[in-house]
Amino acid sequence: MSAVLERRPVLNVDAVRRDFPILDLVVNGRPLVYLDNAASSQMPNAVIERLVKYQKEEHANIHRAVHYLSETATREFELAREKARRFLNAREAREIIFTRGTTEAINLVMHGYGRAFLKAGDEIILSALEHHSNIVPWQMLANEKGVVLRVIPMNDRGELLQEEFAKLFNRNTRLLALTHVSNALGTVNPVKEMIGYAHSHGVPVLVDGAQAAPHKRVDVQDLDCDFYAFSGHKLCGPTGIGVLYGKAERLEAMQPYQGGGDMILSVTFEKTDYNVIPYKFEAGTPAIAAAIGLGAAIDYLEGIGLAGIEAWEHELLAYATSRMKETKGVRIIGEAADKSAVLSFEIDGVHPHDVGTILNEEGIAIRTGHHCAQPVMQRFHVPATARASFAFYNTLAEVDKLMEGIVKVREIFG
Ligand code: 7TS
Repeated sequence: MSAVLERRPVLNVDAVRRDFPILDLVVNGRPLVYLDNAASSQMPNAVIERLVKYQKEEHANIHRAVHYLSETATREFELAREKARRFLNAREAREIIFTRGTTEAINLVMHGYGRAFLKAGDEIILSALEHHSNIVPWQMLANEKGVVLRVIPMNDRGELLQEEFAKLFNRNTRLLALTHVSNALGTVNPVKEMIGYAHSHGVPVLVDGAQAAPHKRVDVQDLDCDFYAFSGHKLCGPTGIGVLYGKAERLEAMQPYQGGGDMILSVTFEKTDYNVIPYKFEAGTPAIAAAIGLGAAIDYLEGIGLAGIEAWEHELLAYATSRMKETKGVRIIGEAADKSAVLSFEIDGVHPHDVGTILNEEGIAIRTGHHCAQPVMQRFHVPATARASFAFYNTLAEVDKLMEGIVKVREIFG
């Protein structure tokens, strides 16, 4: 089966792989098989070279000086913002705020919206699928303000229970904070419908898009979400950069999260007038190189095409799922009808950490642990899982290597 599919892929994987120098690495004497893309994806030459060009020819601080380099860096930084706007189909570039990543984006909303406007007794709806970064900030708010957190439960396949979701809304509901795709199980949530439902109750919605934006076309106007967050490093871009999209009217009403340079119009010791959005939320010198690198990563992904990426990753997932199902002693955790290319699994009688260690000896990189989603682990009564997560540069032959590695694990543990 793998040979047949490999001959007619929906994108040219061999050509794509040549764009990623790290994929030529030999690890423990074996060619690297990188299946930890949900944690962080790899960087193509186009992005690496863009970063080098910036450092060699364009670097200066932005938004302040009239000299050539500062103007160049400012222009390229703002061009990256425009690329992010287009990538999400946001209405305006000022709706794109650069952050350190998804985590900082969510914290920004917690401070700017949650701390500013919520009071004791107000309620926030989260889901049982959330990454810690979309739980802990809201818990901090709950502890500080007496805000109440309500959690949408899921079934044994890892799908959110829509009837239970609907029941959680009441007069005190102030926010729905929901992941688009689960990093631990791969579940794709029906966010558009859920956003529509929340809005019918007048409740704004924050979507954690960390695991969605790299794998499928996202259109924030079509979703009609109030906020959308993602990270550059999961999208073939650099670490230290991410995006918070917010509807302009929401951002304008919000409090800045951090104070400092660049986020002000005027300062006296009595009073500060804040800058307009997005600058109001970008205090201090930002990650200029990383933002420009993210712009290059967006160009690269769009050059390949999100539709082809999604289709190929879907083939990888379907093939890996069927191979795992026919392997004795292996149990898949998370079997939602709509899934992204994340495969969490358990091997009978073997701790996930040992699975990861033995696979690493074969040059295969997966993640083991709780994936920063401990409530998901608790729901499935496991301390941890092994997780293979695919990107568009992975091959069916790599899935075969993963399965050979799993057979080896079973042999070692008898
Ligand atoms: N939200 C989701 C759904 C995530 O998967 C992650 C990171 C984050 C938020 C946080 O992103 P950051 O870039 O701000 O750290 N997820 C993972 C993972 O699955 N393995 O390592 C990091």
